Amino acid sequence: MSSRIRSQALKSKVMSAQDAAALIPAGSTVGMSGFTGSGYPKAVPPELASRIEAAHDAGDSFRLNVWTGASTGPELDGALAKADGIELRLPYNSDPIAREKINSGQMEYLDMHLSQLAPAVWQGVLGPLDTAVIEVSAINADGSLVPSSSIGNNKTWLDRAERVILEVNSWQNAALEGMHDIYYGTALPPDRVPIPLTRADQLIGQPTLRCDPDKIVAIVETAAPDRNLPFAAPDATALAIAGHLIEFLKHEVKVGRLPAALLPLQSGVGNVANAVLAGLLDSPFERMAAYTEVIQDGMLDLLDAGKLTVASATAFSLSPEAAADLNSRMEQFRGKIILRPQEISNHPELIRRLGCIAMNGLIEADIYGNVNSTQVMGSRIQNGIGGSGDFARNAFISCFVTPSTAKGGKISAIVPMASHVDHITQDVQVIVTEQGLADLRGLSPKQRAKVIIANCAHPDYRDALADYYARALKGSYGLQSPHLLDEALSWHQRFIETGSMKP
Ligand code: 0RQ
Repeated sequence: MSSRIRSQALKSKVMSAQDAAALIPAGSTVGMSGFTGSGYPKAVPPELASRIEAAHDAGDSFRLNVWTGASTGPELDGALAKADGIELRLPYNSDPIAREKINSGQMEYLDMHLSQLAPAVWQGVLGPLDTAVIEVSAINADGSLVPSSSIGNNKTWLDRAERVILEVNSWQNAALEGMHDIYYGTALPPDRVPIPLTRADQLIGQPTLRCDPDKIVAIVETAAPDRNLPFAAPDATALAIAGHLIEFLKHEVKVGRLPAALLPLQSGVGNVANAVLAGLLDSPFERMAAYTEVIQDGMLDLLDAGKLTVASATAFSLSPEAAADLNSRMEQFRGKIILRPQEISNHPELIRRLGCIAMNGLIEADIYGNVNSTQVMGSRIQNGIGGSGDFARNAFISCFVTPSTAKGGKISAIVPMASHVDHITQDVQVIVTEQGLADLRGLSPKQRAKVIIANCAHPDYRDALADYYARALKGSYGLQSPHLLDEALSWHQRFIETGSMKP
């Protein structure tokens, strides 16, 4: 038995993943650990999927409600979705098999602001939580749990679940111990008190998770690696976006609207976000801080270079190479990396207080600056809103970054009217494409439209957008945000019918 289980009393609960999976009742709600490809349980979910498949083969129904931190890995979302084992999934998914099941109507999906899930569970609006399946990197002699490479909603799942299954993963670096900060002071109104965090590098909680030992029904030992996707090397488009954004930040420092060290950075997932971080390596900014959701490759490089003093997040989201590198020298990052529950990493109160600079991706933006982050052609889910809403609404400056076209130029990221809105125009202050940057602060909708079309739209679509806007100025019902309603979504309809938004 691994030295990671240091509690004598709990050693008797060790069993196989198959036996542990057998303890989860059909039709129940399971709260799993995991945030991006980090810290999700890797042994029990595939056994659960096998059990579900066997039940379906025998003609029995077997589906679960699955709650997590955010996206997870293929052994969890992929396996359970493939087995048709998920009735309702929340709060975020990026697994391609689960995405297909959602878009074909075979799985219900509740796409939530990531900071709001734990409070909603405490309120009881989502119903009871039957089982928590949580990956940890060790169990201490006193029964406290050393978290692994993500925290997500683990604190809430452990507190709220009727029964707990732990996966103790010895692949996770033992040096992770002490890099977590679990704050136990949250409460629902009217008992809510201010969260005492005023700097990104501050510790306000304890390094371990607590769990009533009587609720622990199984402990499974694993040594399976986290699985994140590799990042593509930044292409010319990503580099151009990063360049425009960094020029903007330099300008903000120059005119005195941002301090020389900037303000705590939040960066979304994806290649463009990673390219922005890479661009910051060569920037003049020093002693920056990150208060964000996920720590990507680019943030480790910034920490290594001494450009970043601290990265506070809820999870690692590293390429396999960067994860291996981090694992080989975790000790060097002690004090520089802090993982917190996602209700703290994404807390609106803290994002507003710290004054974060938010940088997130988008699917499409309309000429007035409304942003769709989630639904292709207004109806097919890509991933989910994730933490982008937590940050965009509350940031000091809320930036959105995107290539100006998608699908080989057949889709314009700038459209007359967004086919779905996740971030209203008031929450969108800067839009950046490889074409340029639109600083929308202080602009009315009509002023915004001119800047977005001129600075952000791809040349293939710019004239058509300008033409739409000019005609809308003449034919619109009102002139606050001029639209031609019979034409506003025609670009999307054309894509659905012809495979291209181009006329
Ligand atoms: O799909 O790979 O099948 O071609 O979306 O697009 O350009 O690689 O960009 O990786 O930055 O993702 C908005 C999806 C952008 C992401 C989104 C298709 C495109 C491709 C990826 P393919 P790119 P990115 C904190 C913040 C919401 C959550 C969030 C996202 C795929 O940033 O999920 O911000 N954001 N969380 O082809 C059709 C369009 C499209 C399009 C892109 N207009 N039409 N397809 N795509 N634009 C992180 C967390 O919360 C964990």
